[in-house]
Amino acid sequence: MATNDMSGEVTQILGSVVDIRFPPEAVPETYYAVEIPTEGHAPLVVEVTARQFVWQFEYPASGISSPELHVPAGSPVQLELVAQDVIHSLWVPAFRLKQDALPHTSTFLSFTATTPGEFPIVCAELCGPGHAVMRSRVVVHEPEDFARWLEEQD
Ligand SMILES: [Cu+2]
Repeated sequence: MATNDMSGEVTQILGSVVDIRFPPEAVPETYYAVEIPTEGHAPLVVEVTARQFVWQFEYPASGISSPELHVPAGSPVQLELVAQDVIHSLWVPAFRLKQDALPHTSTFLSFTATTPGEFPIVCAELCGPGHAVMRSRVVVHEPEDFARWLEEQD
């Protein structure tokens, strides 16, 4: 059984964690669901706290907190990230965006989501035994639905 071809096996292993297989012709439109940079009106600021092994998203202008990132389509968003313990990394594969979250130091990530839908968030920095389950999602709402979601959180 002499074979050096383990590519299928590797793909299977990687695919069970997160699907990283995207041949160019198969990339759906949602992989381009953001515009960068964002200019024009003031961004929606969301403070992102990372800790073993959860994400927390706070909306300082509204005084609310969520385990998921909710944003309106078509408006610029600025994430301000910080970690409470070790280094984490916020990765939204569908947006092709990733930013480390560091202890004691803020980092920033700006984008405008263009397509309503739900997109996985994955921690992309090995951060401890619960790293693999440190997941959340971005929920991109139509603007009026986002306003309703904000009201429902009070
Ligand atoms: Cu993490």
